Amino acid sequence: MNVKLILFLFLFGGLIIFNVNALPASPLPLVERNDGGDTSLGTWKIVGKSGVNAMHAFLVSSRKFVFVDKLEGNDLKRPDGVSAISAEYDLDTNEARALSIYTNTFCSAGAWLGNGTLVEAGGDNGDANFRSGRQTVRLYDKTIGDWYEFEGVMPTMRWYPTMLSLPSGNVLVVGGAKAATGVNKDSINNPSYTFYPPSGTVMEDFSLPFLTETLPYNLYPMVHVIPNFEGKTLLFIHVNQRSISFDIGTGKVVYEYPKMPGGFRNYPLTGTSVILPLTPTDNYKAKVMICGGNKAYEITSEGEASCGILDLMTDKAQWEMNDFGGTPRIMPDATFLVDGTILFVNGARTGFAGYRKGGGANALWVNENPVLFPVLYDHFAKTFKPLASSIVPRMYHSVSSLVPDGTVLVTGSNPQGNVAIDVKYPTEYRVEIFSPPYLYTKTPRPNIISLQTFEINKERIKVYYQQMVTLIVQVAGGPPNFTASLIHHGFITHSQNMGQRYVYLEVENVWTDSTANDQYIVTVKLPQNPTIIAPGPSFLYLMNYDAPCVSGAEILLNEQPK
Ligand SMILES: *[C@@H]1O[C@H](CO)[C@@H](O)[C@H](O)[C@H]1NC(C)=O
Ligand SMILES: *[C@@H]1O[C@H](CO)[C@@H](O)[C@H](O)[C@H]1NC(C)=O
Ligand SMILES: [Cu+2]
Repeated sequence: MNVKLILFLFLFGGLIIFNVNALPASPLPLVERNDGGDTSLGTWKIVGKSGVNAMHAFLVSSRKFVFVDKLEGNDLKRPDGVSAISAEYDLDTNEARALSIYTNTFCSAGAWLGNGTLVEAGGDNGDANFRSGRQTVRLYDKTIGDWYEFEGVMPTMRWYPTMLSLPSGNVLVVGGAKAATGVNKDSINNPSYTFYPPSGTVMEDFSLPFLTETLPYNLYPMVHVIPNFEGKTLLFIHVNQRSISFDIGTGKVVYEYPKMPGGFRNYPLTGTSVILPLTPTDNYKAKVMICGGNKAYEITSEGEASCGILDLMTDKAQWEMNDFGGTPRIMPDATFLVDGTILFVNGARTGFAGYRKGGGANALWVNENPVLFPVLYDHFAKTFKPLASSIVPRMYHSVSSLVPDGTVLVTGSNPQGNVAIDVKYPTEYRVEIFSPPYLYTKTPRPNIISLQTFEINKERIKVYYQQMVTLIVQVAGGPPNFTASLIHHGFITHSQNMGQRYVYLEVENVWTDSTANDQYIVTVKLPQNPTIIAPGPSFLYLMNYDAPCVSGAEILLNEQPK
């Protein structure tokens, strides 16, 4: 491509963004990477800087994310002049605002409460400017737009735990180590779980011997709620090639599933997992999909190139193994798109999760050979499709998340203990937006105008399980064909999206709205109970044929008050 053409594409891309969305011009140059105008594999764009490295990310409204870093010398400063370790990122201005965290967050986790507040727990020792985060619980409340911290609340220390939104509306914290480590070991293992808020006055640990049996690759356990109609809280837990279902009510293992073929999937041989989209047409039968990882804790070891799918409703099921789109990958992120496909992105071809060893020219990168392209998984066809490549390696401490406009935010990468810029794999602040192929369809995109008469995305709209909700939807181009879904966007860290969930909704009726052109009244039925999708914030999405809605609608889902 010659320089003129590149310039033309650059200007053209910039103009489209400016006109269509009427956004303020970004202070950073936009880099359009649309592979010569072929949009059929999606496009990448660098849109801004994250302020802090995005070790964790979570979506707090239709246009805002919060990022959380470990303790390090970021350029973004708190009001007291100290480097911030958390930032709110605005997708309309592409600016980061420092948030107030005063305890060390390294390497903690998070999940949403049913009341819409996010809980983040754990961390490491403090320093001159930060207090210890070892037993800290932090709450992010979007009405305040900032954090508040409760120190000394957790009964034990947990590095690399998993957190999960439970059907009760509380949050589970499970596993982890009592000290920072590359690989877990008996002397620091924390084979237990706890709840926030606690049912009593203080948080209490409950024993989980399975996490003793599964050393050493049991950090950031893969944990999901299994849907059921018996009012149980059943968890799927996968660590170190073993999987169980566990009943939180009785504290007992219900099933041990067959051992998973292939390598290891948990930190630092990090893979990723999702519950495949749940649907009312088969009564929400849950299947888990686990992908990537590594076979050995060695720098030169090639990443795991397999994925497995397991039916969780029976202990007789066998792992259905598939390749991972033809590429070995350690530290992949798995992100649901609006149409129920899964985007696997980020990570490396070799090595394991962790920081580089040594510095300068002798630096040894323990995760190497970045995989720059995502693969898109279609769970109906059971096929992977490789998509357009980014130019930014995203190694340890990187994230990806669906944005309600159908794009994907991809940021982070920081395979070192402190900010390092002039190195092969720097502390990465560039925020990228990936526009998947479905955004380039010619089919008109539906625009959700209102939900239960409320204009969407002003504030969370309160809805209830089993409720029939009414949407007003505009879409041009003749009779639409709508499918509907709920997505809980979760909390993303270390290639795990804690609580991420995709649930298809029944579309009950579509009427033409005679008060306006191209407008429809659509009713959809919300899921029966909180084991299908946890209470708390989610987004309701529509597709018209292959075209995702202009934006999902943010809701706060709970049980109908009695
Ligand atoms: C949600 O619940 C937590 C824990 O009980 C509480 O601290 C927080 O203030 C609540 N948030 C809202 C928005 O009510
Ligand atoms: C509408 O969508 C549904 C679900 O994807 C599909 O089964 C059906 O064939 C579609 N109808 C038309 C007319 O395309
Ligand atoms: Cu980490």
